[in-house]
Amino acid sequence: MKVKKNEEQTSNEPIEELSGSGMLIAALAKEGVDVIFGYPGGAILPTYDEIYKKGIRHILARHEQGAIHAAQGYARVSGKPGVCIVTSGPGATNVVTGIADAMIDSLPLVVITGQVATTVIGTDAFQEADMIGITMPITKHNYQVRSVEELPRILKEAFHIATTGRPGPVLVDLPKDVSLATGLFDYDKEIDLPGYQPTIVPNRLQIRKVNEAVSTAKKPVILAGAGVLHGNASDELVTFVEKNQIPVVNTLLGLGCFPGEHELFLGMGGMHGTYTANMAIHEADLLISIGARFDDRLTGNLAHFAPEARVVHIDIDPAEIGKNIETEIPVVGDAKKALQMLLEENGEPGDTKEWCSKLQQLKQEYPLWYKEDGETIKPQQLLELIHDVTNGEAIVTTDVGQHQMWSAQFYKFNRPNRWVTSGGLGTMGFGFPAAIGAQFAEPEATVISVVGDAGFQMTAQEMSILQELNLPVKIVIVNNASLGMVRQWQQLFHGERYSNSLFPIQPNFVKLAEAYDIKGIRVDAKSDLRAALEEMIAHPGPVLMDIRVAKEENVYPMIAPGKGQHQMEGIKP
Ligand SMILES: Cc1ncc(C[n+]2csc(CCOP(=O)(O)OP(=O)(O)O)c2C)c(N)n1
Repeated sequence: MKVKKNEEQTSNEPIEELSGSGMLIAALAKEGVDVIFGYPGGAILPTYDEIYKKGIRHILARHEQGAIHAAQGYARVSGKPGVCIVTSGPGATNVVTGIADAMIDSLPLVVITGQVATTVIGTDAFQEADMIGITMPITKHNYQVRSVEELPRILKEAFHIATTGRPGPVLVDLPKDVSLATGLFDYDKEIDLPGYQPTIVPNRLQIRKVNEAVSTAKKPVILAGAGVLHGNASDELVTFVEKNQIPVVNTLLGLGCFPGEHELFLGMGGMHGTYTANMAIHEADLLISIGARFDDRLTGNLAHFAPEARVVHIDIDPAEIGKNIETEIPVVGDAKKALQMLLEENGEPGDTKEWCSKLQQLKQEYPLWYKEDGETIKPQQLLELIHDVTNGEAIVTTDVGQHQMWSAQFYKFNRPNRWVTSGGLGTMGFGFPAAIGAQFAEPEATVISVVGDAGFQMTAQEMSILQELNLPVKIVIVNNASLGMVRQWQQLFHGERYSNSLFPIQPNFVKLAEAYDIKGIRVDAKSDLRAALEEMIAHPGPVLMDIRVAKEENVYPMIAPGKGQHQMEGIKP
């Protein structure tokens, strides 16, 4: 329905009178959202009615956790906000893990949760859960909409907050009566958030200090994290690195922001990083962190971390600076802008020749390694072969566990945004639905979900989406018949007492795939592996691979808990 112009109107379009749910759908269109992931239920039914009427693309998950992880995968690959819509109560609590995951890994999400009517909020009404209270610490911001008049402003702010500064999840809790009430939909008013003004452009004096530090350093290292990906700053990073000849270490989430096969790339740092990456940080006289947050899996024991280094920390979130590591030169701002300014300022490169050749030698002496064992499939070998058959071009998504670490170690990511993993929260069940979202972000890409046999069972029901839409996601189960990473820790740190971590019996994964009309292939022998993977890639639709790998293989090298980066175990003898 068309209505009058209101006095504060800022554009020439007539302001429409819409229901709250109509406003939501109209806002999604204004924000350029082309796909949403969700699951209906009572409190959100008016919105689902609008989805039906307006024909917006909605992907029906089979569990809300699947919907939110798909939205995360979509966001990670597309760089656009992922949108997830669920009902109140259990629907909403089912997305809590995904929200926490997105928060710690800085993924832009707008999560709409239905809520009971404003008249009964606080009465323990049917399917009422306090989503504002529950998600307060795990959202970048959250809103409960109390009247339809404030809905356009809230939706606009939600998208703005989710996608600007350090990205993150924003939750909008939408009571049923608000979604049914009608009001004026003015989406053109300027956003006015005086308390939220992320710093994008860094201080030039700080930038000069970084360049000065670079020109005097003999052993500099860059630690590049996901902030480089979020800031779309990979090209600038490569230019800066090549100009100054500074070696690069990636965090787990930063993989792909710098070419994995570049001469100056040392690999991933941290618990299961490369020996060279960790030793480089240990010996560095200058450590430049860009868009990384020094999490404990990266640093190991802080008392031993980068003992010789002056620390530069470039981050868009000022709260990260000095949180874990004392910083000599803080730079608050966007990674791309910071690198552009570093290049503009054109500092003098330092003399790093000796340092770089020392690290090259370490790289050659201590590569990632594993032992072959007859016809037994080694998981590392599986990842190398997946890299081979996809020319390193696939989007790879994982859960958490051993398969995640082997993927990070052995699939060399040469391009940004090919790597989707649950880093900070370490969420089992993330990888497969995230692959679904990734496939929507890039319909033409080869998307491979590398999962553990345990984690896959947490969200396997989303095979329904592949079946329904013939979505060509390839599922590779690294099947070690156990909770592999748990088993490894029990072996190493709990006297080989394998408490509840071994699967005496497993589902027939091939038959499970077939139940969803998905092609299933089981591989037991190394000599069959390449051909089977090629068959998977050649198949135009979805495929599930059940790869029986060595059951007791451990992820090495490793920094044991409490140890420093220089105390890695399991390096190549
Ligand atoms: C939801 C959830 N529950 C428990 C854990 C603890 N955990 C971390 S790794 C792991 C084992 C994963 O096993 P699997 O999925 O088979 O992968 P693998 O380590 O064998 O590659 C467990 C239980 C977790 N990370 N997430």
